[in-house]
Amino acid sequence: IQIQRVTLHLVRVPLKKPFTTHLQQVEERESILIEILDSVGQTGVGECVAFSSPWYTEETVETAWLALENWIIPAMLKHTFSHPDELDTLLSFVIRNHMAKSTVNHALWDLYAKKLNKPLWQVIGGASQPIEAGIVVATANNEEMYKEIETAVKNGYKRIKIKISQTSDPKQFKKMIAHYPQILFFADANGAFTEHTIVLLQTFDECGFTLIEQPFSEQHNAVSAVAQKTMKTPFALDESIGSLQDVEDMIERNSGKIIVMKQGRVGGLSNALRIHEHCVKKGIPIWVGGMIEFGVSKAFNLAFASLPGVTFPGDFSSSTHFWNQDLAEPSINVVDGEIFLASESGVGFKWNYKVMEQFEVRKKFFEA
Ligand code: OSB
Ligand code: MG
Repeated sequence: IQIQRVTLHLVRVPLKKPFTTHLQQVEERESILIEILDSVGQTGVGECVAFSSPWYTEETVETAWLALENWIIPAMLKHTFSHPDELDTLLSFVIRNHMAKSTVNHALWDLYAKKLNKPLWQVIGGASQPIEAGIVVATANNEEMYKEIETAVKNGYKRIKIKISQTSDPKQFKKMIAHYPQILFFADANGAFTEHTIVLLQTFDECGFTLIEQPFSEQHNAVSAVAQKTMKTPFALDESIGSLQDVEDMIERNSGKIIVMKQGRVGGLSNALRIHEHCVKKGIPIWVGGMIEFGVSKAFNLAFASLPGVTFPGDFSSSTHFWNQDLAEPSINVVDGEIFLASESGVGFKWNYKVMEQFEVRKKFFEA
C-alpha cells in the first residue's frame, strides 16, 4: 500500500442537546475527518476523536491537526505499507498523541480490509453477530435524566450509562435501577472521586450498577485499588488505560477489573488488538466506550465489539442520537436493542461529503 494523497477536514457540528459531565459541557462536536487515497485509487477513512479542549485527555483537535500535518502524514506518505501495524514503528518518533495516530491507523485498516475484500470485523477475527446497543445519559439535571432513561428504554436499549459525580444521589439511582430490572445500568464518574471521598463512592455500591467506570482520575490508580478492595461493584477503567502497560498495571494493582476500550485513547486499532489479546489471556472483560463520534469511528468500535471477550454492551447509540444527520453513511440504527455489522468490505462506512461540506471549516490536502 502506497499512499498518494491524504485529505483532512475540520468540521463543527452542533449537538441536539448539551452533553454534560462534571468536567465539561459539550455543545458542539469539532472533529478531524480523514480520507486517504492509494496509488491504485482505493480509499480509506478515519476520524479523530480528540475534543476541542483537553478536558478528557490532553489532546485537542488542534494538537491532533498539528501532529498529523507536521509529522504523522509526512512519515506516512514516504512509506510503503504491507500492514497497518507498521505505523507504530514508523511513528515511534512521535511520543503519545494517540488520537492523532489512531486517525491514520484507522484509515489504513479500512484500506487494508478493502484490499482483502472483507469486512473489517472479519479481518480482525470478529464474529458475525448483531452488537448490543447502549446509550449514555449525560444531562444537566435529574428531571431530564429520568425522561431520557424512559425514552431509551422505549427505544429498545438494553444498557444505560449514567454520569455520576460527588453530588449525585445514590438512593435515587437505587430506586430507578430497581424500577427497570431488565436494563443493565453502568455509572461513569469520569474521575469525580478522590482519596478524601472514598466513603462517598462506597454509598454507590448498593445501587445495583453493573460496574462503575473511572471513579478516580488516571493519576490516582493507587487510590482506585484501595477503594476497589472495599467494594463489590467492579470498576471499569477508561481514562487510566492508554496502553498495554496500563492494563498490566491495573491487573497488578487490582485498581479495576474491567477495561473500557476506546481505540483513539490507545493509539488506534493495532494497539487495541494487542490489548485485547492480553485481556483475553488474563480473563479481563472488555467493553467499548464512545466519544460522541460520527459513523466512521462508531463503525470501528462496532468491528472491535464483534471480538470474543467483549462481554458487556458498549456506548452504541444510533446515528441520530447526538445530531440530526450523521456525516457518515450508511446510518446506524438500533433495532430491538441491537445494531447489525457492516457486510461491505473495509469498515463499511464512508463520508457523506454533501452533508460534511455544510459543517466544514477547514480542509487540507497532502500529496506524496
Ligand atoms: O467518559 O466515556 C466517557 C463521551 C465523551 C468523552 C468521554 C466519555 C464519553 C461518553 C460516551 O460517556 C458517549 C458516547 O456514547 O459516545
Ligand atoms: Mg468514561
